[in-house]
Amino acid sequence: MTAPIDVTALRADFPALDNKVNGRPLIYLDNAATTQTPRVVVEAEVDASYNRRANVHRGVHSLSQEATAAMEATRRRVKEFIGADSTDEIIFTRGTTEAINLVASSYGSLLKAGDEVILTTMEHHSNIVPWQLLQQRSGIVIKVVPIDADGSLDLDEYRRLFSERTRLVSVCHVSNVLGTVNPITEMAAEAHRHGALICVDGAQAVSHLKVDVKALGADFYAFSSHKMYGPAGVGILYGRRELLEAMPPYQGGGEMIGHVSFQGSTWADLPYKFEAGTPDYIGAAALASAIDYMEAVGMDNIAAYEHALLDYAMEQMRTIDGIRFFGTAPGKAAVISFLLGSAHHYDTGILLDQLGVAVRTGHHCAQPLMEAYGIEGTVRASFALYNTREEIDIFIAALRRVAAMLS
Ligand code: C6P
Repeated sequence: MTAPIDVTALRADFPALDNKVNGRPLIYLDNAATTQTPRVVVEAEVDASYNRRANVHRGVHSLSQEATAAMEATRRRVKEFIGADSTDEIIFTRGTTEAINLVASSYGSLLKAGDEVILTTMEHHSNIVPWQLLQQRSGIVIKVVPIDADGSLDLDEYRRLFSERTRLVSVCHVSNVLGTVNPITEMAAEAHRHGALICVDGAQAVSHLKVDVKALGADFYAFSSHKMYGPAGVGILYGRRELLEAMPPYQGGGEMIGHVSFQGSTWADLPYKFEAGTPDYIGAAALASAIDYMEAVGMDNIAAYEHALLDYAMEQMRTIDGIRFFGTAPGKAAVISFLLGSAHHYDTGILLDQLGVAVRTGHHCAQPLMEAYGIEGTVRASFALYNTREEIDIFIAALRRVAAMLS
């Protein structure tokens, strides 16, 4: 059962939505890039800055202990939010990019030349390039799952790609361009049947659907705070404890050590082994408020509301002559990539901005996906829990004007 969202009340929590752009009310449809933050999150950041600004895990003094407690409270909150077994499995990073680099670098160092990693055509560059860097260092082999015309993964081909050398699958939970929600549980089961692991890029999933890493069967799960109404510069890597225990540190420095001498060093226990240097403890502390905010609305309610917005927008957009959609897989998330006739995505984006509508244009850090479609880029509208049908009406009217101007 889902409950309706009181979007008018919610919008009052997001001061950024009252802004004007080019003299018009801002219609913010670039949520897949970054979501706006509610007042409670900004207040949590301000409160931590004023009252708990001290280096974490280092001081005997009270302020440091309070700062540490706030960051560790978020670690516990994240553990519950994604259904992990232990806070030892929750590592703070700078974002999804750093989380995947950590896996590719640390777990990757255990791989040998000829070992295989399976990626998919729809991956963001941050789930491609770290593996290519590993390929250059160690000679691993990268295999790629193709997509069907609607932007679903070709699961038959996925199954065929496994061999006795397959060590890991790394795949996005939700595509940032197509909105496709990949069948992670099924893909994880297949990987595990072959003795391989699965690393999931959850950057576009955690704020749109309920994530349970154990139900999914994810061995690693990465996401970014700034795409889930939280502060920028903070991310999370979930990793199964026994995997993290067997992996070497990612970076060396303060706080990740047990003991250091010039004869050699030992490492701290989990999760600190992977957290070298002073983290963004202010942002990390405030991330808990973003999770509280989403859960107060309800993840299932958010998903139902955003799907209704998506259906409404798609229905209206389909009536625009010459529009082409990229990503129409069943059950997709509220991300719409499109092109207006032969108009350049950039021109469409600039004109929409003149009319107050913020969308993203370009390759969306997914150039191999663009290549698969034979295009350079798309226009992308992506929704969040505070968007409304009225905003979609304004967006569609703006789109019609732009289509007329560019035709
Ligand atoms: N996508 C977009 O506009 P960072 O930058 O580390 O927070 O997240 C990287 C990332 C990884 N995976 C996926 C699926 C993503 O969508 C992103 C970020 C933004 O689509 C910025 S390129």
